[in-house]
Amino acid sequence: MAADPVDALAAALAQVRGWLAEAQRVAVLTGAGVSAESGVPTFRDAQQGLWAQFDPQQLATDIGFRTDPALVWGWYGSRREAIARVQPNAGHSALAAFAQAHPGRLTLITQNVDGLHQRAGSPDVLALHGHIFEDHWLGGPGAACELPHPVGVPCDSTALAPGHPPRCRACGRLVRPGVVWFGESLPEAPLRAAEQAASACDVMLVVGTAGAVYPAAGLVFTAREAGARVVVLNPQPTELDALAEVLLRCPSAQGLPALLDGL
Ligand code: BV8
Repeated sequence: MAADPVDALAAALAQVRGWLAEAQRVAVLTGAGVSAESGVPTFRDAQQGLWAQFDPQQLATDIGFRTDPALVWGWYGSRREAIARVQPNAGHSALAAFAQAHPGRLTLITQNVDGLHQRAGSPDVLALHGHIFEDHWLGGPGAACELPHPVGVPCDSTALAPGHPPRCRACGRLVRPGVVWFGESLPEAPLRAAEQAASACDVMLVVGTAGAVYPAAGLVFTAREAGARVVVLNPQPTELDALAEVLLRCPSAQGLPALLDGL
């Protein structure tokens, strides 16, 4: 008789929970799916409303922004408004509680830009793709002015003239969201720390990601090649499933508390 799926999931959760209880070093890679149960649409879900006609991989690019700054700024503005209205969910909280109870044992690496892990209390989050609520100066040539326009760091909002997007009050240089766009390099320090954690962990949990975006998804190969036990937690198949020793087919707000609470 085929195993009852509920029993099979319970057994798999218990097995992975045992691994986590013994692990000295746990690495967790999260994607947009861990925020889904907070009400944040995932990155590749059909875009909502006005944005349904656009491909996010076209909007989340430097050329997409330079081609139509107001459109892309409006997309990020609608995402910022949606994220500001939601709260971290039980999955975010379970990760934060474990990290606080076991300092130094869990490294949280996220592809998400929504800040929900940080709001849930996770310390030292490795945010590979930046932060959606930060504004940065747009890079590249632009009129020089007495204001510094360092690229890749938050800009001083007092220097901004209101607009969509805002501009430098002195020279008119555009502001852009402080996220990593497709075709842009990831921030060196978080990526280096993530690679180090992936190569040294006993267990890697891969939660809520389709596993399609690199170099983030490459971290799972690094962990596997270094001998870690890889666990994929996702209600749907992902591009990383073949690397997993255990697949947990459940939503993260259910699975993460089941794995971590009380450890
Ligand atoms: C770079 C910020 C060097 C912006 C994002 C190697 C091979 C192939 C391609 C490449 C490669 N190296 C580089 C590339 C190109 C590219 C890339 O990977 N392309 C892909 C699409 C093929 N990578 C880059 O450009 C990276 N830069 O490598 O620099 C370089 C320099 C110049 C030229 C070339 C290379 C930069 C990538 C960063 C892009 N920025 N975000 C913004 O947010 O606006 S990525 C974006 O996708 C989000 O951050 C998102 O988190 C991320 C990954 O997507 P997912 O998190 O997986 O989300 P998705 O919606 O896809 O899936 C959701 C999942 O959740 C699903 O599996 C679903 O089943 C699951 N789920 C749903 N509900 C739940 C759930 N899971 C659990 N519980 C639930 N309840």
